[in-house]
Amino acid sequence: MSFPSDFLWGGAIAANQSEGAYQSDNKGLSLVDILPSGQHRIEALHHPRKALNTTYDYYPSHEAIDFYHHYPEDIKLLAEMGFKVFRTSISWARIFPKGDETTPNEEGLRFYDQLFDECLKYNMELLITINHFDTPLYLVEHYGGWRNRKLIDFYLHYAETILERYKHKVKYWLTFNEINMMLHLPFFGGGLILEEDEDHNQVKYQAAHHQLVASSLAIQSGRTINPDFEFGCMLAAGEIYPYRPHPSDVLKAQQENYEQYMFIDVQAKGVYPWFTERLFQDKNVQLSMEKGDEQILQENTVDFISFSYYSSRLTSADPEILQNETHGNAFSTLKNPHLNASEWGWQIDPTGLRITMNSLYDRYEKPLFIVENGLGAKDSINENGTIEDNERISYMRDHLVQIEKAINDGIPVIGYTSWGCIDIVSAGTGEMKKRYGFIYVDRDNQGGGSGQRIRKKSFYWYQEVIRSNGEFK
Ligand code: P53
Repeated sequence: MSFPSDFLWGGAIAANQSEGAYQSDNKGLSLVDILPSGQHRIEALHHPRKALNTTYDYYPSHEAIDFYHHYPEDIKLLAEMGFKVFRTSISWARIFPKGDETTPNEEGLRFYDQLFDECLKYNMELLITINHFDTPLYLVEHYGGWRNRKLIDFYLHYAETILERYKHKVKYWLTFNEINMMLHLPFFGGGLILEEDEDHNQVKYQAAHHQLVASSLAIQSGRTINPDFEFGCMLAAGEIYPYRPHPSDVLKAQQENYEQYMFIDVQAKGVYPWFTERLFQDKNVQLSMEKGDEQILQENTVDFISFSYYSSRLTSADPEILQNETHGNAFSTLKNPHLNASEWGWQIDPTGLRITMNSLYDRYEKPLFIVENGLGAKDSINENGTIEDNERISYMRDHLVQIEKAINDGIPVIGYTSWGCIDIVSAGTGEMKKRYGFIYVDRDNQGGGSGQRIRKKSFYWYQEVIRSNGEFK
């Protein structure tokens, strides 16, 4: 056995990191449009109130790689690699510029019609994220983001609009990108601006509950719009390991994993898991639910489990050991002495992907879809104009080997969409230098560069992987 013959090979991007054209054709601002790049971005993500009141020199989402105007050329390149599926997201603020309108913006809808038609021309399936870190800014400023239950209605109206509009074009839908990001970067995940004098856990879990209800309601509507739709949840995954074999570390790692899975438990099994009451007690959270919420969650679970995987993580119960945690990324972790790390400190652990897949399948017994994986690294153009991104190739090869093993173990896997298949702006740092693509885009951290697209060595490698259905790696 190996990769199934209908395995969906492809790649993924997100609207706000690629499209640019941030005000074209009536698009409203979304929360990422006020985020700068580099160190300022990392600060802004943790102190969004400050970011709202600051004018920065440069906002990478405003032009990004101008996918909005380059998509025919870009999709053609993806088709040349043989893509069977393409994952991107729809920008909510293109469809509803402020977020609370009743009538959608036709120009925004038309853009995605054209983009999807371009993909369908090459027989690519579409995997569409309904909301990827880009809540309309108006909803953040005037409603407090997802802390407000009204967001459920706005999101549902948006979701129903696009589900209906693209019902003959899109088959696979993800309701929210990395839904557990609410706990780690709540501004990204939920448009939350947390005040110092409020209980952060209370706000985050309440906002997450609103998203979970919204996700289920979107699925409910979707099933009536087109019964052939397939819906997935989306977890920022990566198994958390114990730092030492000390039982207290093993227990802590297990509990931290559970805290991430909690959201997926709701989306996949339809109920808050058994440890919820205790967890909320410990965190002093009082979840307010409306009548009917439980039934909505129960009746509208997902069809498949999708997730991003970049790295495993390490934790310990010993506070002294924990002092050495890194906090530079969305997830804090200890350094694993057995692993190498990328230039951005993300620890490279292909076996961890198989371990993560085992955990997810064990827990949910639904097909898995790896919708993000890849290496963010600097690339340089040689004198002869080529880009030899060997590190990226070996990263992906090693991860594909583990996916194949997991499939051979018996786990059903729908597909693999590598992250940033064409170079885009980094979500975490706003840099262009942190590249994931098979296709190089000539733009730099300040927005300079010609925008020219160049095939990297990995382009030809992945083309062979797809052509051989994963035999060649
Ligand atoms: P960048 C942090 C940790 C894990 C996943 O991230 C994350 C993040 C946010 O930075 O997000 C996902 O671009 C996300 C993508 C993002 C990708 O990981 O910071 O879904 O939008 O680009 C990689 O290197």
